[in-house]
Amino acid sequence: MELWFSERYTPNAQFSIRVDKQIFSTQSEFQRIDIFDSPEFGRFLALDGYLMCTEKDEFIYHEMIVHVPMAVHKNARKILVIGGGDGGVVRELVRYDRVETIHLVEIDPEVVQACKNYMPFTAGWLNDPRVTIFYEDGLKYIRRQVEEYDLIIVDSTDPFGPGEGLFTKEFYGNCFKALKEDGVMVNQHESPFYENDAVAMQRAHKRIVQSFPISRVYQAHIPSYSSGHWLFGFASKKLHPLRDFDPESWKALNIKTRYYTTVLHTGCFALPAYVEELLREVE
Ligand code: AG3
Repeated sequence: MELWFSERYTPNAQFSIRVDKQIFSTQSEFQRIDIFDSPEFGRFLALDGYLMCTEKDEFIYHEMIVHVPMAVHKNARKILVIGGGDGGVVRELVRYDRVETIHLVEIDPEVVQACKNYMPFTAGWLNDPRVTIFYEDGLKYIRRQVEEYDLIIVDSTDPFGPGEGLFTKEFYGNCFKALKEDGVMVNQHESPFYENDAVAMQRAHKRIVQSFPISRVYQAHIPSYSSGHWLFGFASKKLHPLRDFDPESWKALNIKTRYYTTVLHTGCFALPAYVEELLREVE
């Protein structure tokens, strides 16, 4: 018997992973949560049928969403993570001694519990004393914050379902307000490749550009996400992701990574022509 997990990217393209075994499944107040074991990608988490995190390639996403802004903002000490209940972003952040406070705002306590139980490779650092978890909708939480954070990392699901509010103009405007004067916001920026994803990506980009004076997009290759070609947004009040990047001081931290390097940092902002064009259309 063969069991396969499939995520449909368009009516005409999908991605499938062979599954050994379903480890966990529940319907929470917010979404369906599934965890599987697979021979190729190891253990993986899906929310509402969309792949969030696989044991084999989550390091790419989590390193890129954390180390790019941390290498630019050398004083980032108080950090807000929105979404990210699997703990992967927190795992990368706690590697910095300078980080003092991490507030994780996750809407769904059942995601955190499931990951604590079954995804120790990401959730194993959530008990770090610097971490506080707030179970709340990030859209609501951010409304109350004023000049609180050095860095905001938006580790959301796609722009429908529980994550929808995290792609709105109101949300980005409130992130701006919640950041200190040299603050940075990084978000998962969807994929440029398939039409549906590209439209969502452009919509998000347009709103971020309207909310922040500096807004640049960078890329990574993430095999388990739609088309494998994934984007991140770097938005800030004054720090520039390349001009304010200091490779030597990041290297001196001695943080061992498997994807991020200081050379890649510069390279990942160089985008293919068609992606540049999609971005220009909304800038
Ligand atoms: N954040 C979700 C990225 C979007 C995935 N989209 C998809 N498969 N259609 C990942 C959470 C990892 N901490």
